[in-house]
Amino acid sequence: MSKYITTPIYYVNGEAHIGHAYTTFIADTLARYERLKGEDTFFLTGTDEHGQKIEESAAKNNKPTQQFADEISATFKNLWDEFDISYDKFIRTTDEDHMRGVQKAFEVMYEKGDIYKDFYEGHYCVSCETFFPETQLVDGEFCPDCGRSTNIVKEESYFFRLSNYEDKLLKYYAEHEDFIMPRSRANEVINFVKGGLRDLSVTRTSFSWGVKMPSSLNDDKHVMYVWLDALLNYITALGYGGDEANMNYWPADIHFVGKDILRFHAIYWPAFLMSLDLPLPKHIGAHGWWTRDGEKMSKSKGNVVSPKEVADAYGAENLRYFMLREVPFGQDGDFSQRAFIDRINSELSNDLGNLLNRIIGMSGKYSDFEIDSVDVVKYHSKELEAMNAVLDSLDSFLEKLQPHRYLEELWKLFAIGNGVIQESEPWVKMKNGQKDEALATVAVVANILAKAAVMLHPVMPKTTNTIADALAFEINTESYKELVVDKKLLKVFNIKKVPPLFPRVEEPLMQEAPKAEPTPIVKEEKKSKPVAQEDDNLIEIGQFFETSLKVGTVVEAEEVPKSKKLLKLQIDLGEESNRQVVAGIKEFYSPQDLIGTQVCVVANLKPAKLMGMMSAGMLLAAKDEDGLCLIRPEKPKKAGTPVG
Ligand code: ME8
Repeated sequence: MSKYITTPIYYVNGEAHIGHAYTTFIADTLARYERLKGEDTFFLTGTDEHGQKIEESAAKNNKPTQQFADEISATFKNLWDEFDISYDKFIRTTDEDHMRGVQKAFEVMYEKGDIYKDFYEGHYCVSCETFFPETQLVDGEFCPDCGRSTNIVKEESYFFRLSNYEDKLLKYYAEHEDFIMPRSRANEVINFVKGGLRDLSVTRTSFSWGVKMPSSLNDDKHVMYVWLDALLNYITALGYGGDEANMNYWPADIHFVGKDILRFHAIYWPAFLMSLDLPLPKHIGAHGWWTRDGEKMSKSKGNVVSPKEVADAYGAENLRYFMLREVPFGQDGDFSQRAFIDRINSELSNDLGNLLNRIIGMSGKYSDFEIDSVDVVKYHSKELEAMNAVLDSLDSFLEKLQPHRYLEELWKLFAIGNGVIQESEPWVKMKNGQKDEALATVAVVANILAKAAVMLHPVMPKTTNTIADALAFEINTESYKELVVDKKLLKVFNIKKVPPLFPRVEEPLMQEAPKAEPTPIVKEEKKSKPVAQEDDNLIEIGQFFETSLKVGTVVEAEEVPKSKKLLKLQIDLGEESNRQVVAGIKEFYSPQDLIGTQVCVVANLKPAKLMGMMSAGMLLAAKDEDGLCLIRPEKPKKAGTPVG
């Protein structure tokens, strides 16, 4: 049976950060694991290069769009090559054959009657490349996903009949419980679909940087919507619409994605595939979000972790190990040098590295580096049994997408190895003339190390090749079958000396991230490591306090001309006596109602322009079918008093 594993294709509007690296590491680990087991595996990654966002980024950088895309795409490819990512294909959505495949798919959907032409009027978020209905906007203006300002766009558009697929999708989710992994993420998708699906605009006329329409439609005004273009990469990479030689890999076994793009993969993509009469992917694996030292990473904060910088400082494979071990798949995770260094020193250097060094040292001293498993069963059947139990349990953890548990279990092997040395004290046995027993202990540990190296190989390919080199064998499907499946022991061999694999790290090797200005409570919270939550909807208290809420007194209020919704307010926030906030509350309050009253203000919101006016903050309000009311302090409070 063949396997097909994918990462998202990354936008070429900026360079890779550790979030991108994480998705790629997980997918690469799984691909390597499947290959190790002898599966014929196709692993796809690449770059997403069309759309308004890329066009605008290129313009900002004063570069022709294609050249800009070429340059950034190359930075991703070079990084993955440097990290030894074992992709079988690196797709670019500007590849000719990809674009032909997208046009073909569009034609098929059109001929089927799933695509029709109409007009679209709506609020468009360029950053998310998504239209939102007014009801979903924050404050009547802002994107519910990224918080940026949206633009009103009216244009002719082709629509995909997503609404036709509502029932089919719900049926599919119900019948395939493990389609969305982890399961805790499935509900948000199901509820979204149950809330009703509107037809999806799948072309744009407001810019030209996209896949052209199929010539059969003879409609040059439009280019394809970037998400239609992007999602189709998973089949065009296999030759869809052209030389279909690799289509036998379809359906994908798993698409790895961040939780931010789960909806596109679990709703739109299956609907497109149903329309194309193609089978659906077996799993969508949605992972959580990485922060740095508990803070959201962003260019403006200057705290984005560059995977290249981390790899140069600590080693790329150590980073792979850390990211996979640190966070349960699906949950949010935090990158901190302290946590990373702790794992390098205790798990990699102490548990694994020292064990190998001890074996090299003892075998050199006791038997001129020769290892022979002849007496292992006689003296160490208990350890062999424990080892085999661990080996047998491992498979299920990767199948359930639990790399952290996989590694945790795998580490039990090193505990068995270190334990048996401690208990048997081979150095005492050598002195007492019990050489056979001493050598059996060295040999059992060498066997444990060999098998552990095979199973760790998908996570740390180069490091484990060095271990295998020291133990004079090669890691491949055959040795996997012999050592892990058939549980055979190593034959007689000579150990090779290798330099220590994991030098201890005494202090941080990278500059710390610039500190944000935390409130005292946030600071206190930072002392404890954020604990991964079982329920992803829960937040740390520190996250709550990242929002600066303050009591404000409305000093001035006026209507915004030509706007049905907006009022312009000047608010006294204590230290700042005239904060301008433009709020969508005109239908519920007149300016006179507000002047002199108190409100609660989100005071650290990025300023944004609403109908040409700067707005620096947001009012807290509650809205239901009876209307909207502001949330205010129960008793008058000094302007600027923190809320929380
Ligand atoms: O969304 N933590 O591309 P993109 C964890 N082109 N993962 C993160 C992360 C973070 N802080 N930031 C990014 C796109 N990622 C589309 C995809 S697929 C047909 C089209 C990872 O460059 C995560 O996997 O914004 C997320 O889904 C992906 O990068 C988004 O990369």
